[in-house]
Amino acid sequence: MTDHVESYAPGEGRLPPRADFRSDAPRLSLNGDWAFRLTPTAAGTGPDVADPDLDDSGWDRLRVPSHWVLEGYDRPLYTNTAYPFPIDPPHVPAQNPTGDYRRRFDWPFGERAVLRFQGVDSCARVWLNGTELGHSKGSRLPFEFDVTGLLRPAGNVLAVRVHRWSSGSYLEDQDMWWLPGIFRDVELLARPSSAIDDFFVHASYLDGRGTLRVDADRPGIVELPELGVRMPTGETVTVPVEPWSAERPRLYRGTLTAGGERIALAVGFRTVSIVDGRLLVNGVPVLFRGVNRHEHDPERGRALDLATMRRDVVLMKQHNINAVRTSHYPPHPDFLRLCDEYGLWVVDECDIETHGFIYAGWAGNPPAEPAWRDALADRIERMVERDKNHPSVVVWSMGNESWSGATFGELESWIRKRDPSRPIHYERDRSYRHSDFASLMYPSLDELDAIGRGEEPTPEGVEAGSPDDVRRRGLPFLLCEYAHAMGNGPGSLLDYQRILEAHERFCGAFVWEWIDHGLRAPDGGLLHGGDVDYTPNGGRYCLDGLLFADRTPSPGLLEYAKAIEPVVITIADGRVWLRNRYDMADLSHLRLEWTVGHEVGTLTVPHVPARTSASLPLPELPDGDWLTVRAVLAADTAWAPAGHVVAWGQAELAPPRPVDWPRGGFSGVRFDPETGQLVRLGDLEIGGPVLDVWRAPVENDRGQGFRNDLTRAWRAVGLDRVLHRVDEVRTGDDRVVVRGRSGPAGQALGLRTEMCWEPAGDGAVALTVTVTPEGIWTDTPIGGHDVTLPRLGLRLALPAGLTRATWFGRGPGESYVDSRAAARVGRFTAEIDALQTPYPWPQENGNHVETRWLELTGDGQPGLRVEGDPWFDFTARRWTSEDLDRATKPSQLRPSERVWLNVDHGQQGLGSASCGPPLPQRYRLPIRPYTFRVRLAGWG
Ligand code: IPT
Repeated sequence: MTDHVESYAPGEGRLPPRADFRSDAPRLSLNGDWAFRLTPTAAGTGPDVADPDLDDSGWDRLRVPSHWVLEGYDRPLYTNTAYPFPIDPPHVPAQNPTGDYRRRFDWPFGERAVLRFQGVDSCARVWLNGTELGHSKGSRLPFEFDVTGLLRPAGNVLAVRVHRWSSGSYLEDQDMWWLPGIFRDVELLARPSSAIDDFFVHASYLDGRGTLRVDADRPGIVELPELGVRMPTGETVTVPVEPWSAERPRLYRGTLTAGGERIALAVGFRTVSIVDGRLLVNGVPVLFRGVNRHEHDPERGRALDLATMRRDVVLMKQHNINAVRTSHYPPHPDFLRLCDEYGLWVVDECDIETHGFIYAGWAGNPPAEPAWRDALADRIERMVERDKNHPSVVVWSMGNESWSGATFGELESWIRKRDPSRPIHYERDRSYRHSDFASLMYPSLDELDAIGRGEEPTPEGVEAGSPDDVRRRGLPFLLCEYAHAMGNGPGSLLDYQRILEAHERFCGAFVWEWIDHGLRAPDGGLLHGGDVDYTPNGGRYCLDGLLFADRTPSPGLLEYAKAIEPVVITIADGRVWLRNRYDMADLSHLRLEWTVGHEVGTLTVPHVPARTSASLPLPELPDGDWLTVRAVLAADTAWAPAGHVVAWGQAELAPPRPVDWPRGGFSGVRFDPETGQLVRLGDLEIGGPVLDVWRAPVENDRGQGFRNDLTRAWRAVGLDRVLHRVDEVRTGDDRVVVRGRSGPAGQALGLRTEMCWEPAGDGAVALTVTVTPEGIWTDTPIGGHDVTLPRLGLRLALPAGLTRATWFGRGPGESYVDSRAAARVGRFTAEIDALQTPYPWPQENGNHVETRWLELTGDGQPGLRVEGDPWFDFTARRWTSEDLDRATKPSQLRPSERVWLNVDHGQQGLGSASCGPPLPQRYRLPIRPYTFRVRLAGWG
């Protein structure tokens, strides 16, 4: 009864795979409430499940589509690379939670019909009215049964037995939650006799003309009224058309008619080719500015509804993203319809990942074992057949992280024969023999630049100068994952983009990843893998998206939108320069607006063809400090209203004035004679400052545990437990000098400090801080590597009545040295509470680089003004860095009796070392002497 669960067979009894389409033939959705019972082993509720007369009135009710582990049964498990069961292919443990589903329905639509499941995780066996139809594996792919002759007009009973684990699970080791269940639509489709069941739209584009041929399994008529096309299937026509592209997703809607059925067509004409090592669409090079998208919703898991899919597409378009890699499985078919319609280039990836075999030294890896051949081929065929008619799909990806094996050669050959119109991607086989792209994940900036120049080292296992080596260097390069968006970050998005734009070899890159996979906890918070007590466990590694799990854009997404903006606007020499980074479009769909202070005006957009630049003279401008020029949508689009900002640039109009603080005598300033700390500034009660070198580590500070873990080095050295000593407080009329030393417990190393206070007019004080390191700054206890500082600055304790921050500098969102492009220069005001970014794992956040001045104020409360020489970084929050560091959930962060203000000379960058290269040296704070100045004044 359960042999099929552990057999290599991908399925039995299913119809051949075919295109997913909509038609006017009757269709019955079987989504909704099903009778459901979960049992602990593959035997399920026993053989009676199929019996139409079985009384299931005592069973539970479960909505379909859904994952039962998110509906109160059993629990979701998250692993990154490890299998949650022994590597013992094709077997799975006897503990194999099994859900039996039953549903009754009527079918008034005649004899011929097909039963379709769009996705069942991980293995389903199906009976209709007591007759077994067959079984299937391959969770994120559809399967169908011919039910002709089995249906009755009323009282049909469909029974489905779903196993959490099966042999198929070995091919589905993606870094994501394991979420069993019938999680995509179930539907019954009437199939009129002599109707078309499958067809293949071939629609290419060359020099203003589209060539169309629709092949089908039965004769039919193709109609595209807008083009005046009416012809039989199998015939070819060439007509003048507008091409389809992600930038201008021109679709021609029409029909394919046969057997009394009208099938909806959405034809996009486009030709994908690789010429001289460059990826071209419609004859011109394209650059993917992409994201890796998993299907995720905090409540529904991978059972996404149409509105959520549309939300993803709209958010991508609004943030200048032009491409999606469907990591790591074909998405719900509606998602591809939306990509056709809104315009996104798609790398459609197959549901194949065998990552966990890494723990077996790759012994028995399915792509290298003939026994798995059919199962792998089945998945590739189901993907290609289902998605072959989407113009948005421009690349097939055979899967992810499955090492290498001869079967990839067979899969490649099959795809080439079936669909020669699209190139093929596979990253992990370093010979790239079965890939049309060279490809890697997570290179450093230097490595990427070397790749761009064609000077990358020959991969391990490939002989230098061998045919594989030579061929690879001639391939376009696709960066399928980079910029790990875990927690606060990623850094260097702009640095990567500059390299990607600089070399012709690059056809684009996909940030890892689109959305955090946090699941809604019963208390309203979010769960990550580590919140479920199970080993192996991927912990927080599932929280690595540009969107928070509830689809709120993170600062990382805003940074990405800026780094990839389609127009680069620079202002120099009295002109505005526009570099058009669209691959196909000119700028006629945009409007240009300028602002200086509160004054606004418009500029005429010149004709700037794709991938070219132009400039226009600056108009007469009012007096002001900063000019901002924005490119906005001129008209409403499907994804954003007119006025939506797609790009912007800024320039400082007046040369920066040298900092010149007034002098005078101390008045209204009180120091503690023992500590030399400020006690009062006018009416403002103040505590500190003390030297602060600690930040609550961001995820990227932790590296990958075994690699690039700066946090470990910081803690080994003791930067999280620095103690302070005061050696001398020398008070004079015109200066107070405080000398001391700050150092970690148990260590000889430390920082000598001198804080020199001088009056700076109006009861204000100027503080010059000199920091001199002492001792040997290596993480001797654990490795002997040089240590750098997370931050260098001052910490001040201020009254809790301060509620608001107003500053001139970068904003309005948070910024760091390697993630500051999205923050423009201006004057901003925000509530202190709103300055916190609620990362689901508490960590450093809310910094602002390049702050010229800052005022903290509260109603009926004396405030504080800080001025930089010329700049400082600030964070202001109601808890300390130590509180942030200790907390494991945002709900644990409780306001203290103080506002804690950090005024920093600098903070190190963010990087993306949680799955990437180490943070570049230029974004770190090395151990060396530092001097910096700020002015503090009471305010209001
Ligand atoms: C890479 C995986 O392809 C992706 O699914 C995800 O796990 C990512 O890492 C980290 O979040 S594989 C890794 C070995 C580079």
